[in-house]
Amino acid sequence: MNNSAALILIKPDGLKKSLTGNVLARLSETKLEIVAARMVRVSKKLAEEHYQSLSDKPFFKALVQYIQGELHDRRKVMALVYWGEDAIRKCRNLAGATNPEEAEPTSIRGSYGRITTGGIYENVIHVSSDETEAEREIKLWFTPDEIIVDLYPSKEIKEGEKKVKVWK
Ligand code: 3AN
Repeated sequence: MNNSAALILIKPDGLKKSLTGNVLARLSETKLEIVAARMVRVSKKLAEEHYQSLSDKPFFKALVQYIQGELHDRRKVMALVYWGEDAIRKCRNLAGATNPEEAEPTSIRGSYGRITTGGIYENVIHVSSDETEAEREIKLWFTPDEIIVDLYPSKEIKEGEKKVKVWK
């Protein structure tokens, strides 16, 4: 069994179009387990870190604004971690190609995505591209305590009176 975890983000366009239920229903076809979920108000820092590998692209600034919800007046995304056999491959197959016009019509992006007249891909969801990226992204979006399985090594630190878990 090749178990893996994938970070899924339902992006601001997906939330604005009330697609949460549709997206979760499609993803449930994978029979994977949801091991973490939360609504996130995305800071500029988180957005830039999430997309750090695209920082030299001409659309980077627009991408950061998009994931922060500035283009849709919805300043939130829904972040989830799916876990199980071949999670990344299964979720990426359902998501479809990055470019919504090239995505298979029945995929999530093919069904609900669009390219704006300004050239931004509004492709409804993000799915981690591989296991290395998934680990990097999941550690950015979640603390160890927010995930119900032990995905990656963590350690306990003291924060005032409390003990909290952080990534090792
Ligand atoms: P994916 O999300 O399919 O893994 P990435 O990581 O290459 O694709 O791209 C991240 C995001 O950047 C995409 N989801 C899309 O919103 C945006 N993007 C990628 N390529 C382009 C492009 N050529 N023009 C505009 N936006 C793009």
